[in-house]
Parts: sequence; structure tokens; C-alpha cells
Amino acid sequence: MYCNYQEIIAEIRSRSLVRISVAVAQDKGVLAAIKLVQDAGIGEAVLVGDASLIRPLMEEVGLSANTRIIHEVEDSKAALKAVSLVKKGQAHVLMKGLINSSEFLRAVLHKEKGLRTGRLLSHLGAFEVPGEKKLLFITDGGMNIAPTLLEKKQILINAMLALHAMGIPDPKVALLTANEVVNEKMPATLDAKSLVEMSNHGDLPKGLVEGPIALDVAVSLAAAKHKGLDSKIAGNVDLIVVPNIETGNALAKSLLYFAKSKMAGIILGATHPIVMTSRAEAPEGKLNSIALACLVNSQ
Ligand code: COD
Repeated sequence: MYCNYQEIIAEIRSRSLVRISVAVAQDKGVLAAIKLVQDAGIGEAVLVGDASLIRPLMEEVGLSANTRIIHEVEDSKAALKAVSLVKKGQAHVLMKGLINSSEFLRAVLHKEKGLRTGRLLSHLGAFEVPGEKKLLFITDGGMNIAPTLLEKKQILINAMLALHAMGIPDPKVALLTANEVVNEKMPATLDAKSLVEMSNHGDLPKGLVEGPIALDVAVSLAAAKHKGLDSKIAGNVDLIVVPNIETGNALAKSLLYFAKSKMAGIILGATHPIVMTSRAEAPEGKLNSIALACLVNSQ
């Protein structure tokens, strides 16, 4: 089990070098992250984007002038080109640069040229929260907007398998809602109940799945006791499954901005590792995401 990003980076460094294909690379933070990747001995990059903007930024961050650039000024074409490099085996990892998430994901999902597997693709965020002993994972705050029950099942499967790959054989999973009572007027509670039933029937990967469950109970045993709830995961959760993208996005950004957490963001369910962090993410967070994507997809 990996408790922090340092351990994950050390593992990836011990493996063979990776080549990262960056979609729309004209971003100082992304290029600084690639410099960190090179300095950490993890790998190298192919930069797809506007070469006239990329070159001066490379110089600013001290990235080697030998780094390969593929000139493409249009974002959607640059994204498709970056995807195609991965598809053809010329790069191992796809990374989002200075491009809107939806536009990036459309290239990933392209029917002929994309990296689809036939499964639902989903986003997994990993957070190193100050004061916490282990990483906290959140899904899906980045790709699926308002997942149906069946889509939530696939999101859960993707994330639980990823956690298994990270050395967490029995992940503790909270199906997040606004409270613990199943209420027809709150569809997320009905979905949570159904997902727990699926888990109990063995239809989900191994793990301890509880829900409906509110955030206070998920993260605090004291809160569970206070509410008189007999939770086996309270205060010790590995994975929070959110009911929709807005909840996931807001929870992630609260952890980043209020709790000063470190985040990594990856897309699961594709043919290759995909890194998708927010544009505001610091270079270190992007490096963490690359390492995490490599770890999860190599299993
Ligand atoms: N996994 C696999 N296939 C998918 C998925 C998925 N998650 N989503 C759509 N598809 C397939 C559909 O089956 C269909 O064949 C095709 O893709 C198009 O489907 P649409 O029309 O529903 O999809 P789009 O192109 O309108 O939207 C897909 C996006 C992923 C772009 C969209 O869901 C989106 O914008 N998500 C939010 C991204 C975002 O803003 N994130 C926040 C950043 S932090």
C-alpha cells in the first residue's frame, strides 16, 4: 500500500522510462512538471501544441531543448495527435495540457482514433490530505456528469480495481449522499442502497462498501457514534464515490484550497494511462498524477 506520492514516485522511478504525450503543451506548469519527470528519472515527453509558444516556456522552466515538439496550433487537432502517438505506441502515457477537459476527453473517446476499451471511462482523484495517514480517493469528480446507477457501478468497479492495483486489497468505500436514510426524494440514496446490494451479492470487486453515507460519517468515527450509526468504515475511508460531478469537483477543490491537500488526477478504463489534472494544479501535482497513472495501468 502506498501512503503518499513519494512512495509511488519511487516505485515508478525503479521501472523502465516512460514517454508522455502532452496534448496542448504550451503551459508553463505542464512543462515544469515534465522537467520534474525528467529530473526524477521517470521519463521524457513529446510535446504537441503551438511550437512558437512552447519553446520560450521550455527555456523558462529549463526543459532540455532536445525535447521533441510536434507543431499543431489547433487544440482539438493537437489533442487527437497526442492521443494517436499513444495509440501507435510512440508514447506510453497521455497527459492533458492547456486544453478544456471536455475537448481533451472527446479526443480520448474518439470512435476510431481514441483510447476506448468498451468500458466506461471515469476520473479518479487521489488526495494527500495534511494530517491524514493514507491517501484519500474520490470518484468521479472529473468526467461523468450525472451518472446513472449502472454507470456508477462501472465507476465503482474502475476505482476499486485501481485501488487493488495500489496495494489496497479491501478498500473501504463510502457512497456519498446528504444523509444515511434512504429517501425516494433523494435519488442518490436509492442508488447507494442498490450499489451496496450489488457489493453484498459479489457483483463488485472486493471491498467494504457502505452507503448512503454523509461526509461527516465517512470521515469521522466520532460523528458516526454521535449519530448512533454502526459503520465499519467511518473515519477510515479509502474511496468516496460522489453522486455527480459537481459534488466531486467541489469536494476536491475544498480539499485543495481549504485543507491544502496535494492532488493527482487520472482517467481510468482506457487502453493507456491518462493524466487529467486541472490547469491550476501545481507542477508537483502533475508529476504525482503521472506516477499514479503509470502505477494503476501497469497492473
Ligand atoms: N466512457 C466511455 N464512453 C463515453 C463516456 C465515458 N465516460 N462518455 C461518453 N462516452 C461515449 C458515448 O457512449 C458516445 O459514444 C460518445 O462517447 C459521445 O457521448 P456523449 O455525446 O454523451 O459525449 P460528449 O462528447 O458530449 O461528452 C463526453 C464528455 C466526457 C466530454 C462529457 O461528459 C464532459 O464534458 N464531461 C465533463 C468534463 C469536465 O468538464 N470535467 C471537469 C474538469 S475538472
